[in-house]
Amino acid sequence: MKKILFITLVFSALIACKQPAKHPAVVAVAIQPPAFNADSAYSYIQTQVDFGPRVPNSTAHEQCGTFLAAKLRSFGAQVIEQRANLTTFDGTSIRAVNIIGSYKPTSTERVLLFSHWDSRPWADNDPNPANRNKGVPAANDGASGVGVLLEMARQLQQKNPSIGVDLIFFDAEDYGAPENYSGNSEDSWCLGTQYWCKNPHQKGYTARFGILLDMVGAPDATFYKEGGSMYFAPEIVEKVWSKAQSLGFGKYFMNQAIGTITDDHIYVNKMAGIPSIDLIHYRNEGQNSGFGHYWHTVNDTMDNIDKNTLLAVGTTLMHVVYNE
Ligand code: AHN
Ligand code: ZN
Repeated sequence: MKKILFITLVFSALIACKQPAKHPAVVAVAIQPPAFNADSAYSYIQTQVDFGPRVPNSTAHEQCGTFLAAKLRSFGAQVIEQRANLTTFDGTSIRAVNIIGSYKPTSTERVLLFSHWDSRPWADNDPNPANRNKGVPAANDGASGVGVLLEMARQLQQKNPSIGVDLIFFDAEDYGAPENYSGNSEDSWCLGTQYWCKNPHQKGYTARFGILLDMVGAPDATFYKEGGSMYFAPEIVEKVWSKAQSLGFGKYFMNQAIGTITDDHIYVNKMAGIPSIDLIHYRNEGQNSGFGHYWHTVNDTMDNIDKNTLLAVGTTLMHVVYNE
């Protein structure tokens, strides 16, 4: 008798399951993305740094640009090298290259992830005046974001997300006028991004949102809710921060706002109209910029890159992208 009752119960349960639910189950199950490998990201940063400072017009810059485009192609992206002759605040003419890698290029629903790949031409924050005319090794300030994005590219090739993805390595971000410059320094930073905003690689290009990775490799990095990101794209800040916190990376993603930072995302917001946020390491250390004591010095080297931070950033962004 008990057995019959049990079988009946199981049957009614099965039938019940077949009925259209009155309240359809809309419990969103998060999609598990491929695992981000921080060792790979680290090695891609090392490779960039090994070229030497990637200062526009230098051999290291040319060689690194060739490497980045080839690497993206090897990971199955459709690649465009957007070349432009740009003029810097001090009148220097530079050969800039924005490197664009696209996945699912025909999808109309897209996300944009970007970093700058150039090195600042002068270590103008260096405590030693003799170093201030040298190029910056730019391990954190440049190579870190690109390294994370290259590892994401490697994973994007393994498993397609449902949305199209564009990775852009912008050039000439860091050619901005020094603090003490007496001439016109307006819009002197982010030259590659400004060029792309005026000349997108595809006519009418747009994306759901954009995420800028800038200085994402420091040990115990802290990412704050930056003012421009909160002004233009608060819902994207929320999306990324809540994902990071649910993955256990809360110690990197602070629930606190800071002021606006002039960076590539500002132009992508204002000129391209794509709601974009800046993931940028910041720490109030009183005496210095807040971007690390080695920022714009010859000490921005691999010593300031930590795989745990790369893992936190890369894993979070993988989860964000694969759940779009
Ligand atoms: C300013 O220094 C005004 N903004 C920081 C933009 C930057 C430079 N990011 C990396 N290097
Ligand atoms: Zn910089």
